[in-house]
Amino acid sequence: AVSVEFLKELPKCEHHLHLEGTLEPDLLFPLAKRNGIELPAEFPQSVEELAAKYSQFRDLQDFLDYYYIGTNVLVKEEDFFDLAWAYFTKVAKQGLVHAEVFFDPQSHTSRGVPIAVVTRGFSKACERAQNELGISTELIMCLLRHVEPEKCLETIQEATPFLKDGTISGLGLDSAEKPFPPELFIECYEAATKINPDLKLTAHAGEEGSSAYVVNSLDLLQVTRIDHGINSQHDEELMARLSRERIMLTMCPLSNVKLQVVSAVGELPFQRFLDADIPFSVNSDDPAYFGGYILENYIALSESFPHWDHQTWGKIVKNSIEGSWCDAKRKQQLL
Ligand code: ES4
Ligand code: ZN
Repeated sequence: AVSVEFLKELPKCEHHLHLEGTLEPDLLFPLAKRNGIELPAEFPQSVEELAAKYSQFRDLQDFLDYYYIGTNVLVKEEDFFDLAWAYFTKVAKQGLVHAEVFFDPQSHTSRGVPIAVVTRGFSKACERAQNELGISTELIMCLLRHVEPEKCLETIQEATPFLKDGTISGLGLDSAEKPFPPELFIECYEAATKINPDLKLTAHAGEEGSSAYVVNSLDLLQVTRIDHGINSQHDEELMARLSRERIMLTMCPLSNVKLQVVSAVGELPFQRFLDADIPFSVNSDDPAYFGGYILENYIALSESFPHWDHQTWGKIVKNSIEGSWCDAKRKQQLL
């Protein structure tokens, strides 16, 4: 296998990172205290207990139940800033050069935190990451698929100023996948695109949902990228299309193991995707919950696919730069 030093030096891009998923237990409890937030009685009450819970989730929903409770401790603009800034400083040391990060405005607006507070806190951290760490960033707002589409349309309206001025440059779709297929959100994607025709589009699909969720996200939501997309492996025609149309899958190996999508990283279809020339990137999803940031995900992958040489890793990194949403000039710098 290649060395950890080699993996660290690679110019890595992250395309699948939920900022709320970077909330470490040792920040969660102090924030709860600072903001006077009472956690539910059944929620772990110490850093140790919470860290123990994070060692395994039954499935996506089991994780989401904890994730949404944790999110409640974020209230003020500085909370959002502190959270994102802690993430950027951590991954700058791991060789991250470009970050396209998700956030869930509805997890906060539903508790009375204005979308402007959330967006400003996160975008100030993005700006500082660019200026002080040389990490280029894109901010992507995700709609929660368990929220009714009409409510999601309201969220898009509330986000209008940030969609217009480019503070938010992408739209995604996350939360519980299977009960909420992509076709429910056609109008939402259309409405957001009307506000800014340059808006970049993605959606979680094919993590627990079938390959049809991937196909429908492409055809009905017009996304240019797929988050996870693992179940694309069961549809040969889709596989050919992903390669032909250069649709990148943003894969998250440690997440898939922690949520028991697979029992080991080696079971994921990375080799099949490589052989089929399907572009993918390697990402951390919710690193505070899943036991690793971007470098740990690269390392886990390298341990599971030890025969990948420098050339194979070079191709993975090149695909992940080319699939990024930064401009051509920045891509040229990264290559
Ligand atoms: C998520 Cl792993 C995953 N899947 C769907 N929605 C999410 N939100 C945060 N992490
Ligand atoms: Zn995700």
